[in-house]
Amino acid sequence: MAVDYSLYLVTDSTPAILGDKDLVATVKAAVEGGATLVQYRDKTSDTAELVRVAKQLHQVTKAAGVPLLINDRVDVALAVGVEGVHIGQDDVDLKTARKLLGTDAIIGVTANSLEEALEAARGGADYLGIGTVYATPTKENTKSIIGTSGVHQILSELLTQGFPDMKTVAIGGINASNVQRIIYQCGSRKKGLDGVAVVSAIMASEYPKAAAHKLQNLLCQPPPFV
Ligand code: TZP
Ligand code: MG
Repeated sequence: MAVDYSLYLVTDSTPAILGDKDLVATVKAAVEGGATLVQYRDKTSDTAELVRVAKQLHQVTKAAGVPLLINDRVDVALAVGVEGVHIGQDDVDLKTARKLLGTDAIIGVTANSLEEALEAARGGADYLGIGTVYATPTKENTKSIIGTSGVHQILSELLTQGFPDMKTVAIGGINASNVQRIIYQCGSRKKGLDGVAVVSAIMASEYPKAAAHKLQNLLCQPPPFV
């Protein structure tokens, strides 16, 4: 299945970001607005709650034809039958995740550095979440802020080190005011990003459908400064 990575929504259920909005309704609005892929990221709920919410989210994403991935938790992904997982460097390793989920699953890996990106690419990740691009209150204990130049370097090396088709999204501090710059500055003529992953730009918005729509429009247009 060809996956559209262009506007990747990563959820956050904390009141600081979601406010008093409903999580499932917010995700529904975001996919209606143009989010093409959703990751359910919830670091605090217990397993039963994760499964309960993931089932509801999956109904919404399935109806919209958008894949749903689960952050960190292969067991939850298996229990709900979603399309895949996103794992970080401190989670289950890629090989184990692939063995448990199978070849059809979408498995994404966070890459903070070139070494992590190459290791994940060699290990058969379907996509890389590259960042943190810019410092963000959404995830304060990030290992490193790599900026657009760091993302650019990783994309170039993937190309020259034998992974020209690796799917990539950038994450961290991306919003409507910088998304075009990020796409432009991170890429090269030969290899650009496949998309951007955002949390607060959509989840914290009072109008998540409009926020997703605006981002998707910006992604489709050439930046004005080129
Ligand atoms: N991984 C690296 S930065 C980040 C994650 C999950 C949070 C990004 O949040 P925001 O609100 O889009 O800056
Ligand atoms: Mg993780």
